[in-house]
Order: sequence, then structure tokens, then C-alpha cells
Amino acid sequence: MTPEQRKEFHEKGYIYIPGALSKSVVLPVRDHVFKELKRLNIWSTGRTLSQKMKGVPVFQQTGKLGQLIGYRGLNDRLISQELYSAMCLLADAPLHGQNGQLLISLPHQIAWTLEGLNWHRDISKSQMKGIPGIQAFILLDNVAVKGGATLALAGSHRLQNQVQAKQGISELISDGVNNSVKVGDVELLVLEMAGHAGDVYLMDMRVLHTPSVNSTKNIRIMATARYFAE
Ligand SMILES: O=C(O)CCC(=O)C(=O)O
Repeated sequence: MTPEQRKEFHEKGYIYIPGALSKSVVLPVRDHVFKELKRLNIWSTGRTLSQKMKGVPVFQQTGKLGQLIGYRGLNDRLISQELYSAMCLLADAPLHGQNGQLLISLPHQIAWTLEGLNWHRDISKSQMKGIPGIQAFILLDNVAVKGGATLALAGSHRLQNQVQAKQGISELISDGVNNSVKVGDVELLVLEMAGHAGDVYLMDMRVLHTPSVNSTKNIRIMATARYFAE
């Protein structure tokens, strides 16, 4: 962890570590997901098979697929000692992890948009004072831009209140082209967690984030794990 990475984390609320995990670590998990999708008759050879999944609203799909498909010992497999140490350094505290989750989305067959998304935090208001924890997002397969990667609102961990957050998001939506906006003295920027298999994003849990539309023909396969300060 370099001083630059720590500075960037404090400013933006995240760091991106391309190639943090080797392909031999992540691809077996991806292949397990493909096998399960085929076994459950949901997806095979580039096609959605399941009628029942087609009826599920876009942003409920990932939750539903996450209930159907698991991977035992996901954190043990994906959170290396090096990643864990990096997270503790960033949080400046020992951390304890919750069970990881798979984040899977089928092609949504709609145009990519910033409108109507579900921006949220996975912590309560009372946890907003210091860094409450770090959430790791791991790419288990290549994820293209507009391919359903998690979006984060970089800088939003520094916003004073919910009104500012809402203002920033609505300005970003109405702007349409530019993915950055200034609210008070905080620069907000939409981060799309796209990249290659093995890349990892580490995010301050105060950062607003949302599922996004997968407008490609490929399935999006990521994993996430939340680590909380004790
Ligand atoms: O990428 C996604 O599906 C959303 C992930 C998310 O919101 C979360 O893990 O808290």
C-alpha cells in the first residue's frame, strides 16, 4: 500500500487494484457460477434460458441469483492475506469479515442509464463518523463498461448529509454526459467498477453505491465481501 493509494482512498473513498488476484484464484469461482447457471437452467452458451428470471425486476435479479448460487468459503478463497492487510491499513483498524456474496446479473436488454438506480449505503447513520469498514468488490470475470458493474459515488463518504447526496445524484442524472459534479467543496464522481478478472476495488463503506444496468450480451460476475471495524 503506497502513500498515494492511501491518500486517494481518503479523498475518493475507494482504490482500484488491477490484477490484485491471479486468474487461477478467481476463474474457478467464475466457472462454478457458469456451471450452476446451466444446472439451474438459467443461462448457457451465451443465452438466457429461464423464463422465470426474465420476469424478475432488473435490480432484484442479483439478489435472487445470489440466493440460488453460492460458493462455500468465498472469503477464504478471495480475500488473500495481502488484501486483508491492505483493508486494515486503509481503515486503520483490525477488521472482521461477513460472509461474501456473489454478484451476478444477466444481460438486462435495456439501454444503460443513470436514472432509476438504487443508490444506498450498507451502514446506518450512526456509523458515518469514522471509516466503519471496507467493502471489497472482486471481478471474477472481465466486466465491460456498461456491463452491470457496481457503481460507486466517489467522494460521497465526505458529504455532510442525505440532502447533499440526493442533490449530487440528481445533478449527475440531469447532466447526463458528465460523470462528475461538485456539491459544496466535495467533488463527486461516478465510478464504474469495470475491469478484468482478478481486479479488486476496495471501498469505504460510507460511499454511496448502486447496482447498474447490464446493457451488454455478457453475464456480469463479481463478488463482494464486507469487513467491519471492531
Ligand atoms: O453490483 C451490485 O449488484 C450491487 C452491489 C451492492 O449494492 C452491494 O453489494 O451492497
